[in-house]
Amino acid sequence: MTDKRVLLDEIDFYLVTDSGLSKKGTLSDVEKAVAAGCRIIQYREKSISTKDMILEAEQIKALCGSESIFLVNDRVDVALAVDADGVHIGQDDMPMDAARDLLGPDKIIGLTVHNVEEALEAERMGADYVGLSPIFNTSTKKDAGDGIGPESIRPVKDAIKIPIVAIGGINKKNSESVIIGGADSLVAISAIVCSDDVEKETREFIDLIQRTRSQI
Ligand code: TZP
Ligand code: MG
Repeated sequence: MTDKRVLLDEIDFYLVTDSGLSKKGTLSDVEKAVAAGCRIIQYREKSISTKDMILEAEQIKALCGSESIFLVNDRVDVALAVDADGVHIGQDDMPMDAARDLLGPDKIIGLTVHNVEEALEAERMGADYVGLSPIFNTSTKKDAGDGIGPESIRPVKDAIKIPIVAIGGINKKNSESVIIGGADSLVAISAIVCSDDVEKETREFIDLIQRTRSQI
C-alpha cells in the first residue's frame, strides 16, 4: 500500500458512514462522496456481524481505491483483515500503543480527543491526527456529550502539530466558524448521509470549505 498519510495534510472534508441514518446505504454514500472528491472515508458500523463488516469493508476499500484514505472505526481487527489504510479509535477503545503494535508504523491512526491534554497525549503516543469532538451538540452519537464550541479548536491547534479533524454537529451553515476556529478538516455524518443527493451535498460542502479557506 502506498503511504497515504501524506494526504492527511491536504484534506478538507472527511465523511464518516452511518448505515442507520443513511438514505441510500453506506456503499452508495461512499461511492457518491468519493466521486464528489471526498478524500477520506471512515467506515463506522456498529450494527452488523463482524463477517458482514469485513465483506462491506472490502467493498468500501475498493471504492476508495488509491485516491481516498479508508479508515475503520474502532475495529483494529477489521482494518487488519481488509488491509485498510488505518483506524479511528476513541479514548475507550484499544489503547494507541496496542493499536500501533498491531497495525505497524505505516497505517494511519486517528484518535478522538476532547481537550488540549488529550490532544497532547495523542500526539505523544504517535497518533497521525486527532478528531476533536463534539464541536456542536449532535444526536448522531448519543454519548458524545455537550458541544465544546468552535472556539475550543484554537488552543488545541496551538498545542499540537498533527492535523485536527473537527466532528460533531457540523453542517454547511456552521462550517465557517469551524474553519475560522482552526480545524484542518471537517467531518460530517448526518449533514451528508441524510441527504437525498450525497454527491451534490458533498461537492457543495467541499466547495464551501475551500471558498471559506481562500477568504480567511
Ligand atoms: N463522534 C463524535 S460526534 C459524532 C461522532 C461519531 C457524530 C457526528 O455526527 P454528525 O451527524 O455529523 O453530528
Ligand atoms: Mg470508538
